[in-house]
Amino acid sequence: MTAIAAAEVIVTSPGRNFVTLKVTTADGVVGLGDATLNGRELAVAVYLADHVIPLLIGRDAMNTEDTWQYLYRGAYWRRGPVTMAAIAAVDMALWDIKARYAELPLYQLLGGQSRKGALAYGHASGADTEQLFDSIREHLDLGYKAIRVQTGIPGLDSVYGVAASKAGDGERYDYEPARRSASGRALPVEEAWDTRAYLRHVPTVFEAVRNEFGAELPLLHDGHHRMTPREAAHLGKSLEPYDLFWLEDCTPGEDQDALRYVRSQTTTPLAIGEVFNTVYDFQTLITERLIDYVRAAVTHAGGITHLKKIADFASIYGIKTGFHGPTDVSPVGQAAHLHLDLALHNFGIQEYMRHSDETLEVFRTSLTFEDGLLHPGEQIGLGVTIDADEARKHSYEPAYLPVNRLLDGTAHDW
Ligand code: KDG
Ligand code: MG
Repeated sequence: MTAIAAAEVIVTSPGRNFVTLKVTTADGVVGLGDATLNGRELAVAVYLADHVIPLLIGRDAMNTEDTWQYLYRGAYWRRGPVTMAAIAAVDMALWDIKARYAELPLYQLLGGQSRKGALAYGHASGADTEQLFDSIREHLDLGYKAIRVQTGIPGLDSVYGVAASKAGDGERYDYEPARRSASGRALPVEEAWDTRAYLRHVPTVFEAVRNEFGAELPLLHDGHHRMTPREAAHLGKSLEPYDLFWLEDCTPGEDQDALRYVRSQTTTPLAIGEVFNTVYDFQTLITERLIDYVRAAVTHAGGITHLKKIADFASIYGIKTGFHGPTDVSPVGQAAHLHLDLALHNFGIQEYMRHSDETLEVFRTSLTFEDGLLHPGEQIGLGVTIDADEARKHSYEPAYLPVNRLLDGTAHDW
């Protein structure tokens, strides 16, 4: 038996907040798991420290499946992002440990190498077409072979996915990290939203991008759960001439039935799932083939054990993966994605936003990005270590994701 001797939660904020679980066996082998839930980080940290770590001590670190079931079924209160992020962190750490004992990079335990590397897509954005074109060119120069396109909307000050635009309070920001309002109080920034303006503008932007960059480049777009089924169907139809790789999260995540209507109206490929927590959130979508890509994240969908089940279930229906990989997935979580991406037959694409240098000083990762492809590297385990001294230098800073309101003030999905 390979007993778990200790486990510790590390909260650090090298540019943005991350929660990491560090599990150590009696032999001193260390595994890491990502437990970051953007904007609600400490809920998972406390869940782990108070309710999970006491259960881990003395358990056999090799029993990834039984430990997963024990934490999932044993909680009685199943699912939800806090519980599933906590289970995910334990699961990743135990897979890391297993691969370290085997002295193999993790992908070797998940099926070996099915491809040279994982096709990655990067995030290009611009408040206007000129800025967007510059951003696309920058991404092409960095080697990206697939690009997500997010654009400013005339009449709106700040729009999801558009980097360094003006927030409602006038501060400049990169859109991805949760952030503080200008007053310094940890209150969410509020943004204004107009779906009709968005639906009118987005197809014109894709037309301009296709005219400038040609028909070949795979282009993606994220609707961030803001549309009704009719609005999403309309957008899907109006984007058909521009041959998208996918339209992501077009309708709210809770409503699997919504995609039935969208699917019946448009051939634009559909992807969803970054806010999903279990395979059950995908059940209708997969069995009725309402989507083309599962977008779950290893951090919020129960770790490697459960994400592999989602991917395998999807594979039976010809549905591919496109795991969620913004910078709120830490280098530990991103490494877990990459080991799966390399091994799974039904891999589709991997989202990739490079972490900041500050983050990469805390998390040392063997990940490489070359010629548009990501690779987790050949180090044993996940291939990531955490520098505890560096981590201690960056203390937690409360921050929230923005809140969205329609022009009349009604709260809307962000
Ligand atoms: O924390 C929220 C982000 O993970 C999310 O807004 C990013 O939608 C996202 C994406 O597709 O990367
Ligand atoms: Mg998204």
